[in-house]
Amino acid sequence: MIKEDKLIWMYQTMCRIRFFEEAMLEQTYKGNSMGVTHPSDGQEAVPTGICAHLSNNDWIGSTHRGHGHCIAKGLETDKMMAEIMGKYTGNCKGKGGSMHIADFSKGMLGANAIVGASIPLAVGAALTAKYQGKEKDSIGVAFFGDGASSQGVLHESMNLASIWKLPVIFACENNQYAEATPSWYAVSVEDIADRAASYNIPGVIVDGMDVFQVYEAAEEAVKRAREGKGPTLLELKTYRYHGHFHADQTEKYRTTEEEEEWHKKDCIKNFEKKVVQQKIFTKSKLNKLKSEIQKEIENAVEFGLSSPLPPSEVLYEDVYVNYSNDLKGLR
Ligand SMILES: Cc1ncc(C[n+]2csc(CCOP(=O)(O)OP(=O)(O)O)c2C)c(N)n1
Ligand SMILES: [Mg+2]
Repeated sequence: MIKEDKLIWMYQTMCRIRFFEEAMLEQTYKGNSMGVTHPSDGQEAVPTGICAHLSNNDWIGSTHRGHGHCIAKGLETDKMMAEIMGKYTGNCKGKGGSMHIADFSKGMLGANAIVGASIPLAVGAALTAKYQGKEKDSIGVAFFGDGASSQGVLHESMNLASIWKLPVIFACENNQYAEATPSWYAVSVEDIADRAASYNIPGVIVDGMDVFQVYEAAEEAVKRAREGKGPTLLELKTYRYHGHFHADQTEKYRTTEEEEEWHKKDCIKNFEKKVVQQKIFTKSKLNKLKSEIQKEIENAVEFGLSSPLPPSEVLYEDVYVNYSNDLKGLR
């Protein structure tokens, strides 16, 4: 039984991601985003159900489609929107943009433009935790896609994490496509979870559109990691509602029938149906929560639009690590 405040957090987080992505896309179409954006709407249940078990001491590695991971890990939506708009008030002073949002204070190692690069970062964080005897309080989670699941680095990382029993979760978001290439064509197995067997670790297939199932599967994997029993591969079957990036034309490689089928499994609508049917929350309670989040996102857009660009004097700041200052807390 999930506690009421956790359920509220889960609902708010899924709505926060959905509304953020919709507003972010609108701003991108208006020319207000600094560069390419990759929306994650449709996939909200995945980061929500997993990050529900994490604290700021746990580390996540993310992808080019990273906004949902950032939000579920607790990053503020106003700073994120500003970052995407290239503004000085953003998480990385507007110099990172959509694919480089990071916040070490929240255990967020960074969105990442390199497909598969989240994986060794999360394994490195897990190795650090194990080395320091902190795995009960600090684990690593690597989010990556079905496309990334065929990158060599995943296989090297799963092997190493298995033999060293590292506290890490490999969270594969199988959203059915890598750009325009369907996973049924490009991936050698029907279920990516099957790849775990080669590394002697559990591989679990999860309905990534159902936040309750994600929550349950993640609970088990997190417990295993914190107890020193090693890694788990979760394959979360999901779908991105929009194209690969903001200007992608999905009609070139997928059908509207397929899109409609996935929309029927919508994680927010199904959450609402379940909790209302089970009389956990009323519709009006959910509407109130939803409109609060909608307001928050409107404010985030306003904050981003009204923030200044970084001044030219800071152009060369944050380019190289200052070992005496920047790495202090990490030793
Ligand atoms: C190492 C590397 N190869 C190729 C690319 C170009 N690229 C960017 S996203 C992407 C598809 C990734 O697909 P998947 O891992 O399924 O993630 P999704 O976009 O579906 O979330 C590719 C090939 C890249 N950024 N990095
Ligand atoms: Mg994919």
